[in-house]
Amino acid sequence: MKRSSQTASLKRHSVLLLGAGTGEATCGILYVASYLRRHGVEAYVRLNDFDETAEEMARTLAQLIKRVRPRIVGISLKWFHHVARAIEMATVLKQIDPEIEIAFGGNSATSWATPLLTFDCVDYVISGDGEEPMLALCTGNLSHPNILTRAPLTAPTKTPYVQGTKSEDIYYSHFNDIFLSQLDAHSFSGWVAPGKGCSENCLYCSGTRGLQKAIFGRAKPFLRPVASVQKDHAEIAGRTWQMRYDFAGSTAAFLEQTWSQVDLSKHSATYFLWGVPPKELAATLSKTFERVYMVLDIGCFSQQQRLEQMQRGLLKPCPTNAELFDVIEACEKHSNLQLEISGIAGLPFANHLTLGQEKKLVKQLLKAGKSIGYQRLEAQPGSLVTEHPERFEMKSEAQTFEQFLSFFQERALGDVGVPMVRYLNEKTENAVQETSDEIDELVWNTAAQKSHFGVHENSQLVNACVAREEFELGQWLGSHRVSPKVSHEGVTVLRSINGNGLSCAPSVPVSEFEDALLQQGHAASQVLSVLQAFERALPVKTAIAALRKSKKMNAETSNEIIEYLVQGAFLKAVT
Ligand code: B12
Ligand code: SF4
Repeated sequence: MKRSSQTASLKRHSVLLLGAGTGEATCGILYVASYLRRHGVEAYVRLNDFDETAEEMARTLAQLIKRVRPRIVGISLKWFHHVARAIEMATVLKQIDPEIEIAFGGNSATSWATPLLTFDCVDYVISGDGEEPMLALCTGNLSHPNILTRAPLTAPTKTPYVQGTKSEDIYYSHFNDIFLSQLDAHSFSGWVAPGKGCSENCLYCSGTRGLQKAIFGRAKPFLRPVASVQKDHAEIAGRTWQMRYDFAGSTAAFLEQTWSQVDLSKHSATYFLWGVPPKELAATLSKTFERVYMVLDIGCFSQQQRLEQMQRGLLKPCPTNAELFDVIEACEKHSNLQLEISGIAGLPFANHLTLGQEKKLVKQLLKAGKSIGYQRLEAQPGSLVTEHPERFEMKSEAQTFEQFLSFFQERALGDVGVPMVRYLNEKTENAVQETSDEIDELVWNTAAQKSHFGVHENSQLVNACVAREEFELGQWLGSHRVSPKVSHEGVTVLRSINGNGLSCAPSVPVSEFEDALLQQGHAASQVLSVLQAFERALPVKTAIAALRKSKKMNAETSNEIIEYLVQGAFLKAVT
């Protein structure tokens, strides 16, 4: 591909950061990009990756590279199950432009640095916290101890860079500059990291205190300076409808200080808790945010198994069942707070009694109206149970880098499976699987019942969109993704209370331009007309009659769109 030398020299300073998986990448790349921007590097992020097939990946990466012309592309390999895709992305990027230098970063990249650096498409692995070493890479200081290169593969001589309580220069900034489309910016789901690290050593986890120390030298978890977390909130509060947190050490008092400069009374919050939450946390969250979703991880739904693992130092401190019900009672005092309880199935020391306990607790919690998160034990690379399953009379479906890589390379498109840890004893394995299937079904059916709202002709519905914005198509999807012919056409972007988004471009027929993330042409006008019909609360049959008259829409189409909008919470029932 030819390019003018002027464009090349102008743009070759920039850096593009991508996640390795589909969906939302870690907020870690936003912290890295913010830091780079503050130090004069033209950094961009693509936070959300919607590419399913190899062809889609190749097409969108080519579009991005054409627009950004980066000198370096950073790929975040935080989660192990993205390893095959990360290598595929790097390979495609090198095919698009062999001059691009590729740096991998994130937890999994750090622990697999040596095997990753044997791939020609990986030039560098940045170990641990990425901000300072990535800046060093961008400014040509390759001697930074966290920059690992293929040759020579020598051990770093200097102490690695590890962030701590004094790292005041890590915070969100430049959100107006780092996103490449409004869609990507709007899809950021509001993650803030109040701290980093972990003090626990759960047997199934590859982010334990021990592993973080061994892999990149973080000896213990820490809370970030209040002023830095305040800056995060200040940067994102006006751009997100929700805040999300997943860190064990933050107290209600700490969080309150970090929120003190922004009004979050119209925001939602999701908080992932790792054990018994501090007493005041629920009340504080409830009074600060409009809606709160708390996820309480109790490790395992069987109390006996949970306590046994805790006593052996194999699981973080988790509540007893009695403590759990105390938390539930405390949370129920707050009408804007919903609680989900999560746990892992098939942990070590399962038996007939513990499986019965799991079912019983799940049923009790469902009856109390709580949501349940439940999944079988996965093999996380480096975790105790993955490395030494025999100690627990178990076996792991993958252990080495090569085994993980080939598992994900061979996985069919759309398959989201990961290697599991299973019981060696067939009878126990079958019993665990049966219980897990039974609980899955129970949870699924309860959730389906809860979400089901049968729309009938007398149902009274009203438009429930909580935000509506207008953009030009080129701004919304990004100029790299949209043909110039339609880039100035209008897009109406709607959001429902639970965060679902809907973008409608009525003036862009699919015959001219097509994008899977967009409602277009006539179909888009119909969706907007249905929403408009419910501007005031109306019975469904009245709205259908009005739509037939004013828009010539037949009842079947109106009904179909109404169902779709109810599912997405863009329309809600009025009782
Ligand atoms: C918060 C969190 C989440 C959040 C992520 C929110 C976010 N950050 O955007 C949510 C809830 C979405 C999540 C989901 C999952 N998580 Co998680 N998560 C965590 C947790 C608690 C903290 C991580 C964190 O946010 N750190 C703060 C951010 C700012 O740091 P960071 O992302 O690591 O980024 C820094 C560096 O890694 C580096 N970096 C990262 N990428 C790049 C890229 C480049 C180019 C460079 C230079 C640097 C760099 O620089 C960044 C800035 O300093 C850790 C546990 C722990 N103790 O660390 C588990 C952890 C990372 N998660 C884990 C797992 C297994 C999962 C899930 C697979 C769980 C599941 N079964 O569904 C999913 C996967 C989601 C997906 N997309 O597929 C494992 C990872 C195991 C592994 N080696 O892969 C961990 C270690 C613990 C655990 N057992 O749960 N998780
Ligand atoms: S699973 Fe356990 S060890 Fe891993 S991050 Fe959570 S609390 Fe820490």
